[in-house]
Amino acid sequence: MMNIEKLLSCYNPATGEIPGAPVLKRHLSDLKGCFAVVEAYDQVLTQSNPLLYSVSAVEPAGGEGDLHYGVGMIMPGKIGDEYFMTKGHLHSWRPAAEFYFGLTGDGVMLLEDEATGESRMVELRPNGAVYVPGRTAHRTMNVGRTPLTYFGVYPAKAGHDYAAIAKNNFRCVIIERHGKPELVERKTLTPAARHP
Ligand code: PAN
Ligand code: ZN
Repeated sequence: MMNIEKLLSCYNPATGEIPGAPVLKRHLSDLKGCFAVVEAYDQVLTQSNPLLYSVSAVEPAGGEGDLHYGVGMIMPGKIGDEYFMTKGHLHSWRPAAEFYFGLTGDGVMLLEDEATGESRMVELRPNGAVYVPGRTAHRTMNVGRTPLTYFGVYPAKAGHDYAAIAKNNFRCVIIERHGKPELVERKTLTPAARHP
């Protein structure tokens, strides 16, 4: 049996912090190529490099049937009409699915089937659980005005593949239109449509 420190960890749902767990912080400069409107990204970056999100990870064991989890916190904010978001990834072990549980704030997840490109926007809210199937790229956005925190549980051997997203990005973009998040195809974002 594992020792008690590995069997229990306590997370702070307001900050996403877990005492003793490593924290990964991503700033705007780490998300080069993620936002659709490059001019808006570059303009903000010349003035500041805000923290977009942090993830604390708990990895009790790395065996075949083991699980890991991460608690994420995404800050509120936008680059142009796009919300602050995560880099997004596929799992290196493609069949690996994941559960996300909303803790605080208002979020959405962008899910994209790797084989078909089919995309969905799913709300990530307190008391809501989002199932991310295997072979599905996933990216999370804060669409509210307060920090978004969430809990993600995934197989220990899932791994993160960022390279595929860095190469082709997601097919769709989630932007704010009339005060609400909307899913649109990236290719429809002509310069005119980008700045309504
Ligand atoms: C999450 C993510 C977390 C940060 O724990 O890693 O939301 O997103 P990026 O990894 O895309 O920067 C998860 O999905 N793990 O598999
Ligand atoms: Zn994942």
